[in-house]
Amino acid sequence: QQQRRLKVGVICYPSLGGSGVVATELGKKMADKGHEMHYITSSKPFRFLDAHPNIQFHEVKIEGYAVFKYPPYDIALANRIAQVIQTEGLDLLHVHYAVPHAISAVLAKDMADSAIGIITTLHGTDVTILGYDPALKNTLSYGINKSDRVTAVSDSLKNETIELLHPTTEIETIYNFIDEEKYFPHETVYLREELGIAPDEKILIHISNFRKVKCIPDIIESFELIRRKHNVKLLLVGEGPEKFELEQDVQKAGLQEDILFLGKRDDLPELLSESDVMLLLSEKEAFGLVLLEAFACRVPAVATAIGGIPEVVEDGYNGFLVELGDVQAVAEKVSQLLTDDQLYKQMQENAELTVQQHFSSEYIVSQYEALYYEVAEMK
Ligand code: GMT
Repeated sequence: QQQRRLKVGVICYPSLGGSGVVATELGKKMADKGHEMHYITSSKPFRFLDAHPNIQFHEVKIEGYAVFKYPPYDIALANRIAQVIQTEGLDLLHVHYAVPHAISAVLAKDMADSAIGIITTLHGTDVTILGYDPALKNTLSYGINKSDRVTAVSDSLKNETIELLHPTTEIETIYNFIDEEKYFPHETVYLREELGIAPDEKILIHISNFRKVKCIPDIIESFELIRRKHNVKLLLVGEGPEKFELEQDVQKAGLQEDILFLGKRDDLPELLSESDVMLLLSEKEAFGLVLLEAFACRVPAVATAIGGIPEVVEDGYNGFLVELGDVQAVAEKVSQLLTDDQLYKQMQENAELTVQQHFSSEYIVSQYEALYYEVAEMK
């Protein structure tokens, strides 16, 4: 029996972060399955590169009136969600980030006088940072408790949320997934020349939004130890608040020839395919989507054993786990990967297997789809 086509309202941050990637890739996969996806956001999510007949975008606009010190975006969002619930006859709302999006969704539901179900997906910083802020903690709990179903991107995030907020709504883990059509080993003959990297040099890569939680100084410190023994370059890919200062530090240390800041790039699969090891040394990380992206391109990782990372990186199998701040251990593990060819090849295989066995789009999207049907039935 064919299941009915659902109309889903999606609320997310249309930004380069992992949550934006997951929200838009999930929407595309659902749209491919025939569901009607309605994105309600301030601007078009960045991965809406190709128009899809089953995807619509409803813009949230807010004027900057002089009386507002802070334009009330969350209220304007609720207003728009309520309109779309009514005009499009939505079956459910899928909200990425509890604060402020779940709050706006709850308000919209009430405004529209609707029985629509709300799924909230927690991505990390909404709990691991906002959850400790007394100005927002109760609101966060409210958003979670008023959601019909709540998912977290890792068991670690689920457990931290339960410990911190004691929510009344049950939380289930649905892991992030990879877009296999984009992330696979690519041929990249031109890249080394473009970046000025010799064929015999090894490449380490870090991709992030350059926030403090990513601990990029630890990556640079580890790299300084690694380059004493190896002919190696470090690629730092992305943009964010810490980048300017880091660039200055690298200049001061005279490392600008070996540490390359590449900014935001569209060719991540190509950059990853040319790299040997992914470094992710964050102090907080609910999942670490870049790890999956690296694995899909057959790149093992050295990463900190914090948050949800150990649910993706299995120490000694598809990479290595280190303690936060242990730059010596990072250098040793990377060294091992760069010198033990047999171990490296095995880890490449295992990295690819990890993605296929646990984080394939088909497997994860079907979990969300089952949840969508359950919530749509509640209405
Ligand atoms: O890591 C970030 O700073 C971006 C943030 C986001 O909002 O996209 O990422 C969070 O969600 C991602 C997708 O679920 C996870 O892969 C990241 O681990 C998580 N970041 C943190 O927990 C710090």
